[in-house]
Amino acid sequence: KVGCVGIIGCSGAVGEEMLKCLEDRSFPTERVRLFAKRAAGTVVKTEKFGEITVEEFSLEAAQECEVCLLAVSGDFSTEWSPKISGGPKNTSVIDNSSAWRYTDSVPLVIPEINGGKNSEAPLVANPNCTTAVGAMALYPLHQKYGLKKVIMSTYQAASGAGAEGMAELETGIKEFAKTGKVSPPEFFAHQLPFNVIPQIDAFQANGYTKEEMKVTWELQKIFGLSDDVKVSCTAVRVPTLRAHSESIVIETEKKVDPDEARELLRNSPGVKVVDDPSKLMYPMPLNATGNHDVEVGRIRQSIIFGDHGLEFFLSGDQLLRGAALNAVLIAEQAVAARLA
Ligand code: 2RA
Repeated sequence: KVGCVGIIGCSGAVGEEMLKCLEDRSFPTERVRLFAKRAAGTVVKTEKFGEITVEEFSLEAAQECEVCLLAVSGDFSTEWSPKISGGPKNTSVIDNSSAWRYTDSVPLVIPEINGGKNSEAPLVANPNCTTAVGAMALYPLHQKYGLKKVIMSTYQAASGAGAEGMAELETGIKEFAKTGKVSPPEFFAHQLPFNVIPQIDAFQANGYTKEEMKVTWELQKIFGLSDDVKVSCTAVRVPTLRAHSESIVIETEKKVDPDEARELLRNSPGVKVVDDPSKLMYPMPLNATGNHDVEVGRIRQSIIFGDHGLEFFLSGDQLLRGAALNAVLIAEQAVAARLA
């Protein structure tokens, strides 16, 4: 076991899930330290790690941990991550923000895809949730058939916008049930209950949003795709609470057969094939919620790309596979290397 794992930003939606993942997976650490600004001083009860008093962040305290999981803003991470990892214990910093994702010297890691040595770097970036969820199905298909084009449309839950996003959706629906109306939004740009919003993050010069470009940039980096492979995404916020869904169309280098692809995905880590239309079984965010595996289904030959193309739908828990679980899996690899 290592001596200590720290969670910085422990009281947010992702931070809370990080603690649960450490517990669920019986993470090999003597102690967990929790850091947050507003929640400092409160006590969190855990089964495996006892009662933990939340601390205000300090560099010295973070440097006492062998591993620090960051669920904080990019600005915080930009300032503190290098300092934390530069401490006496060479703390492994795993950052959930986008601050370091596109820095060449910082690995962007999904452990089942490009983990191993990459997870042992002093600072490791966790991908955006939309990328991480889609990558679980796309990577095995890429390895076997070679991706040429990826066209993704997303159905992203309120949880992607954090605890405040989830609260605004829940409050709005309760309010509608009582009064038949929903108050103007304070957090999202538009009302989310009974609506969909085709904008997540800021618009870029090319007309795509930053959320959409993250899928392009991050799949390129994680899979090591050449510039010839084109990835395009339309990202949409939908009024579900948790778990992102994605409709994906791929064109492949080699011929692809849906039955063979289904079998391949059945044997791929982090994936659960749910694909029996005759029994009305397909991936849905409600079923994916709380689960570590990404559900993949509606697998069919693409009308557009014929025998060189596939279309499918997936749902994966954004807070787990898309954030907390991925970070904890990276931490497990980092710790295994430390203890070896
Ligand atoms: C979202 N992917 O769903 C973002 C969060 N990182 O808003």
